[in-house]
Amino acid sequence: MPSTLEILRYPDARLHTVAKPVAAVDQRIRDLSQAMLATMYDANGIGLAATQVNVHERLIVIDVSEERNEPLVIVNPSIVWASDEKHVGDEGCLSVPGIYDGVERAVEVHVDYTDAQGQAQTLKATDLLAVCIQHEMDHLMGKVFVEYLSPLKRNRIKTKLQKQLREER
Ligand code: GNR
Ligand code: NI
Repeated sequence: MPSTLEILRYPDARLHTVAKPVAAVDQRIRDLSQAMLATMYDANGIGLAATQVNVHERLIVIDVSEERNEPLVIVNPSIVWASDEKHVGDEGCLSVPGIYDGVERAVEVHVDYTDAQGQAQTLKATDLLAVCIQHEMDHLMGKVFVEYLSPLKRNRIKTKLQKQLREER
């Protein structure tokens, strides 16, 4: 298996960095996407944003398939349409281990992006894939899902994760 990358953990200020567009889909980006996919699969996640591995460029990888054999590499995504219909679903995040809570998201989004071959694509995503794309695109904007929760919940989460980190060291 290709080697994996270190995932930043909340509350780490670097998670709030706003990513810049990827200038060109070259070998560096393809190598990084492969390493991100390996990291995501190793951690049993359904998505990973470059922000989470401390690379501040607009790149995400996703695989919401049951068999974990449908990798998506998404460069410079933009949501060009979102449904008015929204659902609240429990979310988790590899940067916020062990925490799950409800977040409201559009049920369907249409996303323009560039693939790993440098080709322009449009993706019409619904349900879990739509949720995952919105979650990952928030990371690229420096936003972590716990920021949608109440300040009380967020502070409890922050304290709990800081304590966990301290005990690991
Ligand atoms: O693995 C993940 N599961 C998940 C579940 C519900 C909503 C969003 C996600 S994304 C998350 C991986 C991750 O942290 N991506 O940034
Ligand atoms: Ni996340």
